[in-house]
Amino acid sequence: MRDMIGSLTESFEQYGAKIRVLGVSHIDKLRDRFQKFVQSGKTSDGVKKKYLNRFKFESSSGFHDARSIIIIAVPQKISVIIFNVRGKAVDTVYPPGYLSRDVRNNNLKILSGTLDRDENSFVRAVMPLKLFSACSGLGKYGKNQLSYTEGMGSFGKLEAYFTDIEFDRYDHQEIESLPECDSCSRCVKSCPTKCISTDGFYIDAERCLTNFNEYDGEVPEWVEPRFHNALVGCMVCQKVCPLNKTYLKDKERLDTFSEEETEFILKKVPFEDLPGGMKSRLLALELDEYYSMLDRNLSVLIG
Ligand code: B12
Ligand code: SF4
Ligand code: SF4
Repeated sequence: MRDMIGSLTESFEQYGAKIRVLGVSHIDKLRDRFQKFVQSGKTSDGVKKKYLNRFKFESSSGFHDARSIIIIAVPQKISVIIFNVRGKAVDTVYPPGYLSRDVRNNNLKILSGTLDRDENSFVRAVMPLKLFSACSGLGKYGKNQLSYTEGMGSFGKLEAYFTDIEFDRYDHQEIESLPECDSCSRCVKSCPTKCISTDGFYIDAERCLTNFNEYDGEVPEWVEPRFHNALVGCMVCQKVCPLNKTYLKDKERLDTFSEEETEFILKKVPFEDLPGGMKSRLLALELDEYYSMLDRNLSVLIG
């Protein structure tokens, strides 16, 4: 019989991605570890409520007959989106990680094609993915609390899928941190909001720029306009990391918005009222989700 993990590894490697597989029997241990960290006081109640309460550790919540979880890291590039404003073309950074649709479709296609199963045999797991990555040996934690995978640094988009397929071996291992972090603290020093802990591998997520600019509403006054560096999210702790050096060069220009189109955004023209072509381009960029805050985020970048 063909080694299923070997076949999956090969199929995903064809598009630069890496996989590991955990048995569902590992979930309880991971949940305990996660809850211990969350209860340690290193995560605020706000962050728990906003992000972490949605995790479902029961395998049955994903799949009643789940036996395994396949964890996948897909390399993504830094994207650049250009906006024309006041006669000038402004390059804005759209960080790796925001394009999900094609990654998910492709993951399902490869899983079902390689394992000869219907796509419904794989259910996306709503879990703390970095922890799953670390426990399977797919990634190591950096001081910036991101997961580093060989061949892609921290630019790996993580996804995980439950399946009822039972594999003959699993990848469970102890969580590791990057050895390079022992003699480095570039991310800690460079973080504009100083939210990366000096004594562990975690951040004060409440203060991370991403926690503000991925959402509508007022950004607190202490967050200085000069801190912002991306259309959504923030690139600083990944950009300064020596382990990402190779992957920083490979940028992808995704789209250019004309002066008129940029005006529509800055004037907050409702998404439904935008010209059809512009709407479909924003949808393709998966920026429809962030459209209501795009004027605010873009204004601060163009000054
Ligand atoms: C909530 C969330 C956020 C929140 C909170 C972030 C956070 N650090 O928890 C906010 C909005 C701030 C955020 C920001 C970003 N996010 Co985010 N986010 C998530 C989400 C939904 C959950 C993360 C989570 O579980 N947090 C809870 C903490 C407690 O979990 P944890 O990080 O695993 O914590 C463990 C470690 O701290 C470890 N630990 C503690 N002490 C020690 C000590 C040692 C020695 C070791 C080894 C480990 C260790 O134990 C903890 C518990 O197990 C995931 C998607 C998902 N479903 O997983 C994406 C995800 C983590 N985000 C991602 C990205 C890309 C980002 C941004 C870079 C986006 C951007 N460009 O701006 C920033 C980076 C901020 C940063 N430096 O972490 C990617 C990360 C990919 C990767 N390769 O790591 C993910 C996985 C999305 C994806 N599908 O790819 N994010
Ligand atoms: S994403 Fe930006 S604000 Fe958040 S921890 Fe990294 S450097 Fe700090
Ligand atoms: S910048 Fe340095 S300390 Fe931070 S994650 Fe990278 S290697 Fe580790």
